[in-house]
Amino acid sequence: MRVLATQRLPGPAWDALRDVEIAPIDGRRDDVEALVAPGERIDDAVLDLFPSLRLVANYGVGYDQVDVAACRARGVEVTNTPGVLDAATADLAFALLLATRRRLVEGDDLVRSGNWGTSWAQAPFLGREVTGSTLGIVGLGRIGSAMARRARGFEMRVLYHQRTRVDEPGLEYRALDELMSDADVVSVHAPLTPETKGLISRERLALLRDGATLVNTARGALVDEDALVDELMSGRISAGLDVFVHEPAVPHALFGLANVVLTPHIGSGTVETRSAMTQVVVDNLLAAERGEPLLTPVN
Ligand code: 8YV
Repeated sequence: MRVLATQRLPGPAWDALRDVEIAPIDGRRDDVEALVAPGERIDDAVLDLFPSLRLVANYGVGYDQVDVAACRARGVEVTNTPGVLDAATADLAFALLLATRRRLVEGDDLVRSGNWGTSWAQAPFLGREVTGSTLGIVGLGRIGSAMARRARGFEMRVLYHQRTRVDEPGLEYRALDELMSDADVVSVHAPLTPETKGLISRERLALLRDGATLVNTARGALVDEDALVDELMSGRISAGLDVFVHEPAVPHALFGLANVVLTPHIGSGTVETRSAMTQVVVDNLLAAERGEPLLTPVN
């Protein structure tokens, strides 16, 4: 089965593919049956270029950039990489939580700039207590649940919001507006769909307590980014952000702000997790080649 990949994926699993070409998507290809194109929008315009396509193997659990309905209409299957990146993504979300609440980046800057001990540094340089504070999780799926487990180790009170309620000790359901106003830290873990786009709206951001923190390792468009920038510029809240609406572009206003920690969409970015994701992609490609059921089809 001829696979077109826009890049080689990391890890040894990749070597199991026999008929793979590394090239950009730049014109019609009648021979390509499977596509691996991290970060690329896959819509009708792209599908038109690949009349023999059978599979889009998405390198990631979120597949909002793939028009699944358009694929389905053409008989093209779509797979993703659920499960293998939950721990890494929750680790990063918790790292952003800690870094933002304890002002890690500001502290690092202070030490490196040689200003530790100057009059500015003697002014109060205080973060916010993490242990015992309240975390609000928006989207209690695999990654949100992994976040909740980490929070328990920090003796946090854990609130959650999602469509279906779970009956688990230590997890308190809240309507989203209540969660926004009751939490010290809100961490977003929902998939991006037409229903969840802009879920964390300007009105909901305004519900956050003074001094609260928003953590987003899911998708930028879940949050009204303009409203978030306004809140951050006011200094009322802080944020740890791994994802943005127009990646790799980041709102310039954020660069000058001390109350935001920024990372470049690295939730799944560990050697181990990216290798495991490659294994899932490759296993799906090999299953498709053999005519066997796909491991992780979406829907
Ligand atoms: C990226 C992610 O897909 O899994 C997801 O949904 O956002 C990430 O794992 C990954 O960076 C590959 O593009």
